Amino acid sequence: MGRFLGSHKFMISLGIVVPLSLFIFFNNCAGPRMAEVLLSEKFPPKVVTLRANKICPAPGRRLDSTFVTNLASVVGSDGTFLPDEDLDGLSNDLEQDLNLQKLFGIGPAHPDSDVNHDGFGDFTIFRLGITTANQSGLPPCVDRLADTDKDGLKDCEELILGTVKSNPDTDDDGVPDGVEWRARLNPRYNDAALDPDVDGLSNLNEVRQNSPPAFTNSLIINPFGVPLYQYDLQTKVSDFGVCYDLEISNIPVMNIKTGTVNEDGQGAANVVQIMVVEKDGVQSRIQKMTVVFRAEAKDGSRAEFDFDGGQTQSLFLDLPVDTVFEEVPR
Ligand SMILES: [Ca+2]
Ligand SMILES: [Ca+2]
Ligand SMILES: [Ca+2]
Ligand SMILES: [Ca+2]
Repeated sequence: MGRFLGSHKFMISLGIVVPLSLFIFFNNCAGPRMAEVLLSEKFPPKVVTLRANKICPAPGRRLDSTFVTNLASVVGSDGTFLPDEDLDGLSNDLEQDLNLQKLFGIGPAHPDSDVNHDGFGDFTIFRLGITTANQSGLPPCVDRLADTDKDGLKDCEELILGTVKSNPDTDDDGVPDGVEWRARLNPRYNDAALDPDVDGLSNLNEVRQNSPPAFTNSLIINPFGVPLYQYDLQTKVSDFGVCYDLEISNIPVMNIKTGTVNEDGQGAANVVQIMVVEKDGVQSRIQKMTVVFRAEAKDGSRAEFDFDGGQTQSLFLDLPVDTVFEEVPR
């Protein structure tokens, strides 16, 4: 992480200097003792299971991989799950810091840092260390909501990051650009098979399981029982071709309560994104949908639905806890 940011080519091109305090923040890996305290205080007590049926790659394409994450949670460098109400990849705790709000223009209710509607999200602004004083130097953004390749990075952000807005996996390492960026990996360098924290899990597997790629899991996660997302992919062959049913368990329920869900899925308590990567032998393509549920979901709840990521960029399903979720024995 530090190596990546410390020699950051994007910042060089923008002529922006990372504040020392920010650099230290990114490199702050808490030791086991600290992590034990944090986990006992912040570990979400509940998990749910989602099952997305009928995932059918388009003709001529094959399923390459799947990535599921609760966007309302951020995985800390020590393996803790922190609530993130505006789904931007920065925890509430961090965005509530008044000094950081002033320095970067970020805020817990602004996924886009968009006091000025510049098209560059809080996470990107913060990770690149672009202070409000320097944000006027960003290139103009024509369509601030556009994400042509559906990889989770806006077109305008891809412009300054040097990734390709029409290719969801610029470095072709199997992990979509937006997923890599959010996990603090490098979307322009094939690093999916690497294991920088030497815990036996590749970056790709860390990202899929929502564990921190830069912190050794055995030190933190296993002894304290932090759940890793579990994937169970089942193949279903029919007259229409090969389709898949995907069950994801151990999805943490974040204990945050906000207002009603708007069309972007913001304002919801828990927003789980299911991203399906297909390949045709040349380039990846992404289908995704989003499932929304409330913090009141019972521990061990389970919901089943048909995957529908074909026509819309994101299909938001509001799953009221009382009618859709059923309690299952653990
Ligand atoms: Ca946030
Ligand atoms: Ca994109
Ligand atoms: Ca990639
Ligand atoms: Ca690892």
